[in-house]
Amino acid sequence: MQVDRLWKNARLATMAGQGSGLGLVDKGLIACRGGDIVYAGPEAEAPAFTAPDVVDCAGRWITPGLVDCHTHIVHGGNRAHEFELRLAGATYEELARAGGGIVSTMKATRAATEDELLASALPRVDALIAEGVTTLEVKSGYGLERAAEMKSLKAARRLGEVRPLSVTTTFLGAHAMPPEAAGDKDAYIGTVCRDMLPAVAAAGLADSVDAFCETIGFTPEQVARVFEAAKAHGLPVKLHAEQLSNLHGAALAARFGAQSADHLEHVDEAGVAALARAGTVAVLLPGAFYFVRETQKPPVDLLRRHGAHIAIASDSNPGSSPLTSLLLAMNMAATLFRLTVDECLAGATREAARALGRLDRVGTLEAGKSCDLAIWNIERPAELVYRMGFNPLHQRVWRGGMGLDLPRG
Ligand code: DI6
Ligand code: FE
Repeated sequence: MQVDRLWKNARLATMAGQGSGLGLVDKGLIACRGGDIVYAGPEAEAPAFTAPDVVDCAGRWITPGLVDCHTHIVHGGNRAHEFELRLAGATYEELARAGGGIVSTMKATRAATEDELLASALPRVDALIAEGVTTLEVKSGYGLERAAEMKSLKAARRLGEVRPLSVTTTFLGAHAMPPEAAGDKDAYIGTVCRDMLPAVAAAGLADSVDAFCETIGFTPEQVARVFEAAKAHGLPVKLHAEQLSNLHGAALAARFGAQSADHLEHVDEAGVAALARAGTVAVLLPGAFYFVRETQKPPVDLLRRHGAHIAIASDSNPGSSPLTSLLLAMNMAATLFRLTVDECLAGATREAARALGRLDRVGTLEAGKSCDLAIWNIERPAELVYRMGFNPLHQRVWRGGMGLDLPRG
C-alpha cells in the first residue's frame, strides 16, 4: 500500500483501549496517508507499505500528540501584581471579591484588539506546542459581554490557523460577573442565554459551553439555565465544578450529560458516582491546586473506585494557574494527587480527547485518527511524568506533517 510517510523502529504507547494501560508496542510502525494514521502497531504485523518518506525513529518512543483540554490561554494582561498580593497574605477569593481577579483580566481583555489577543497568546501556545501538544481547548470568559466574548473566541480560532494545531473553543460567558451587571446574577445569566450564547452559536465560534459553578461564580440553578440554552443550540456542555466548595456541580454536569466536570477538589462521592455513570470526564487541574495553595485534593481513590474517566489539563490562565506546561501538570498530578504514570499519560492524551468530544479523531495512535504524534528522547514513558522543567520532545507531528513541512505556520 502506498502511503505518504512511515515512522519505523519506534516504541509506541498507543494509549488505545480502555483502562490505564499504555498500549505498548516494542518495535512499532506508524503509517500516514492524507494526514491520518492508516496503521499503528507492530512492524512485524504491518501490511507492506511503500512511502516516499521513511523516518527511522532509532528506538525512540512515540505517544499520541498531547491534548490540553482546559485552558483560558487567550486573555489580555497578566496578574503578576495579584500574585505579589497573595504572597503578602491575600487569598484568591478575597482578591476576586475586591474587584480584582477575573474582572481585572476582563478589563485588559476588553481593551485589547483581536490581533493583540492573538499575539499575546501565541508565546504561551508555542510553549505548549514545544512540548508536543497538538490539540488545544481554549475558553472565553474574560470578555463577559457579547462583543468581547466573540473577539476572544475569534482569536482562539485563529490560533489554529497560524499554528499547526487543532483548536477547540468553549464559550464561558458564565465565568464571573461583569461590573456593569451590578451584582444581578440572574439578569446577567439571562443576557448570557438570550444574547451572548445565540450570537456565539450563530457565528460558529464555540464547540462547547462551560460555566463556573461556585459561590464566587454562579449557582447550580443559574448554570442549569446556561446548559438548557446550550442544548437548545445543539452545543455540548462542561463545567468548572467543586473547585473551592461543594455546590453539587458535578451531579448537575452529569445530569446534562456534560463532556467534563473540571477541578473537583471538593466533590463528594455522590458527585463522583454521577460523573462515572454519565461518562462525564473528571478533568483534574493540579496547576490551579498548586498555585492557589489549595489543601483539599480531588478524591482520586473515589474516582478510581467508581471507574470515572480522569483527564489532566494545564488550566492555563492568568489568575489561578499561569502554567504553560502540560508535562509539568502531569508531574504535579502524580506528585500532588498521586496519579500513576499510566493515568497521567492517559489523562493528557486519550482522556483529554474524550473530555473534548474528540476521541474519534485524536488522543490515541489508531488507524482512522489524525496523525498527531509526539516523538520523545526517553527510555521509558515514566520520564515524561518524572522530570520537572525539562522537555524531552524530539519531534512533533501534526496531521502527518513534521518540522518545516508543516502545512501552515
Ligand atoms: N476557575 C479557575 O481556576 C479559573 N477560572 C475558573 O473559573 C481562574 C480564572 C482566573 O482567575 O482568571
Ligand atoms: Fe479553568
